[in-house]
Amino acid sequence: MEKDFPIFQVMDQNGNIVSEEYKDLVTEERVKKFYSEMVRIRTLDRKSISLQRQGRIGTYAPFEGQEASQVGTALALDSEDWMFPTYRDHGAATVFGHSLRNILLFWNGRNEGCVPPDGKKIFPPAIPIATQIPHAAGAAFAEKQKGTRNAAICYFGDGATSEGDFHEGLNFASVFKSPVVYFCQNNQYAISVPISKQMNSATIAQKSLAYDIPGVRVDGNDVFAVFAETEKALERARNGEGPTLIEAMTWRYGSHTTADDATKYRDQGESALKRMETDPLLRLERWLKNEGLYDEAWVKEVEEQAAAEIDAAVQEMEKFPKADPAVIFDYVFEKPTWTIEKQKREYLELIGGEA
Ligand SMILES: Cc1ncc(C[n+]2csc(CCOP(=O)(O)OP(=O)(O)O)c2C)c(N)n1
Repeated sequence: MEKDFPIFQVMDQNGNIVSEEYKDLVTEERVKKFYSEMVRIRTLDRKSISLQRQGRIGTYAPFEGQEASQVGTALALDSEDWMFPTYRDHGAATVFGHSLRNILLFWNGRNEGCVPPDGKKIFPPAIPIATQIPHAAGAAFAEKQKGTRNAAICYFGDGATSEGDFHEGLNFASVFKSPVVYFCQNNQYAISVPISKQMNSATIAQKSLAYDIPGVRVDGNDVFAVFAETEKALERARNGEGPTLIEAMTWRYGSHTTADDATKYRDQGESALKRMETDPLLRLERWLKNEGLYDEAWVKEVEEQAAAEIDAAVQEMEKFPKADPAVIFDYVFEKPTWTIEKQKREYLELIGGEA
């Protein structure tokens, strides 16, 4: 089955183009955009971990290693499209135009963090695994019913494909030809559970067979391959051909969240090797060097710009008062039920707040 779903690559790990038909895609301008966005989101990621360690934000889910998957997909979208991220896709959301301040507010427990800029259709990050998969099927179907050419992209991890919602969502999207791209970042672990302990399927892409939709496997650390396959899938969606399942093979270098320790379940030697060989940023750097386009002054400028932008967002985030824990009970229903009122009262008593 694995060989029926070969891993598609445009650029190898040494930064050489291996799919000649995609050569036109790899322009200097595009590479620089991919590169600067990857630097920006990696800077955000590292800064967020440091903020968490200093107690300035709450728990945080890092994505270092997955930048090519997030940048390649987000840059393939049209501004009118929908985005359904998980808690690990704030890189993609940033690239699609989410406000950095609000992304940081989310990790600081404030409701404002779920609000995208006006006109941007970005759902709040899905914390329950796979619930966004049927949501995306429905939102995309609504666009189709309205007769627009808008599509949706829905992100999830390998673990999510073991959930019922994954199968319900794909089935619905397949039957109703919802214009949605299902993008799985296969970072090979669901917290500490390796994929081999979770499923007998040789690939995730093959799960598309059950729903008779296209399934593609792509090198998730190759930003060109991710971009090309996402564009193709979006085009199919816009043309009324329905959903696609993309499996992006990638690797998260760090922990699942700042609340656990990857050294307990991920082979650190393997991680270090992967970083040397497949790091999406290093790979692009190699391309720039191969082409004689690597410019240290430019790279420094990109890094400084990213750091300044993120520092400004941190300052804005820190102007907000601390999140009020009572608020989580207030938006479940329009009018709270007595059970929720009771939970709220008991919770506030427990933490010593006001009842
Ligand atoms: C419905 C549900 N069950 C369990 C959890 C606890 N949980 C949080 S993350 C996670 C693993 C998810 O792994 P994967 O889908 O591969 O995504 P990744 O975090 O690797 O990006 C689990 C089981 C949850 N959030 N929601």
